[in-house]
Amino acid sequence: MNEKLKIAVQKSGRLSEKSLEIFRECGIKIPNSSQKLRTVSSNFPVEILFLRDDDIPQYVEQNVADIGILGENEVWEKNRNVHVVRKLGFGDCRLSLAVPKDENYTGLNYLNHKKIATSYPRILNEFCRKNQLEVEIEEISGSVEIAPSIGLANCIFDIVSSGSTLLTNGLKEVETVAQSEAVLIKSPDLSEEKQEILNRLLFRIQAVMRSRENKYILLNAPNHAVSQIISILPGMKSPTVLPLAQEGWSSIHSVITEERFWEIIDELKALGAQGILIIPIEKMIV
Ligand code: PRT
Ligand code: ZN
Repeated sequence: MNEKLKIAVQKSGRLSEKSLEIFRECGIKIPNSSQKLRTVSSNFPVEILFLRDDDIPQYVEQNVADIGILGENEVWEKNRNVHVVRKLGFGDCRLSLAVPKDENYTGLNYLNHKKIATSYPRILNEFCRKNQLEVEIEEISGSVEIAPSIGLANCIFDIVSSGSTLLTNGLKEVETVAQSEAVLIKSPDLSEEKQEILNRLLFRIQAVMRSRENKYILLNAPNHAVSQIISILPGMKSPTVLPLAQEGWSSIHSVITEERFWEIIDELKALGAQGILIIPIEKMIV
C-alpha cells in the first residue's frame, strides 16, 4: 500500500511559514506552493493541505486530514475530538482579558456584568463559569481591540503577544487566562499505516527540536580543573575529554542548552576555561 499522511497547515497566516520550515528541517521536500491548496512531498509519504486555521480541528476530527498544525487556542475553542500530540515551540501567545487603560481594575469581580468582546467565546465562557462571573459575551471575528473604543463592549478577551496592539488601542492587560503555542494534533482513529508514518515524522521533529534547544560546546581547560568543569557540564552521556598537545591541558566537548550556557559561563571562566566555542547542532538524536 502507498498511503500518504494528510497534514493540514495554515494556508496564509502567522503559523504558515514556520509550519513548513519544520518539514524542511526534517528533510521533507515540499514543492513551493503558495497558490495551491494541496501538494505532495517528493521524498516522504505526506500530502499537505493548506486551510484556514479555524477549520483544521473539524477536518482532522472528520479524517479529511490525518494530522494538523495550529495554535492550541484554536484546539480549545473548537473543542473537536482530536488529540494534541506535541507542542512545536513556535507561535507563542497568551489569551488575555484587557480593559480601557484608565479603568480602575480591582480584580476579577470588576468583570461581573460587563460586556466582553472576543473571537474565543468558548474559552472565555469556561473561564467565567469557573470563576463564577456573570458576563455578556459579544462574539466578533476580528479587530477585537477596537470594540471598547467604538462602544461595542466594555472589555476584550483576545490573543496578546508583544502587547503593542493593546497599547495602541488604549487598553491594558489585566488577566492572563491561558498560554498557547503551535501544536501538532491528530485524528483519534488513524490507520496503522498512517500511525507508522506519523511516528517516523515525530522522530524527525523530535531531533529537530532538540537541536534547536541545544548547542555543542568546546573548551580548553587546565587538567586540574577538568573534573570540576565536567561536574557543571551535563553532556548527552558524559562530556568527552581529550588531551591537548600542550602539556597539562585538555579539550572538553559537551552538549548544553543555550540558557544553561549563560548560567554557567562565569563559573567556567573562573575555573580557567579558555577558547570556549558554542556551535549550533544540525540534528540531535539521543
Ligand atoms: O486566515 P486564518 O483564519 O487561517 O488566520 P487567522 O487570522 O485566524 O490567524 P493568525 O494567522 O492571525 O494567527 C494564527 C495563530 O497564531 C493564532 O491562532 C495563535 O495561535 C498564533 N498567534 C501568535 C497569534 C499571535 N501570536 C498574535 N499576536 N495570533 C494572533 N495575534 C494577533 C492578535 O489577535 C492581536 O490582534 O496579534 C495581535 C496582538 O499582537 P501584539 O504583538 O500586538 O500583542
Ligand atoms: Zn483563523
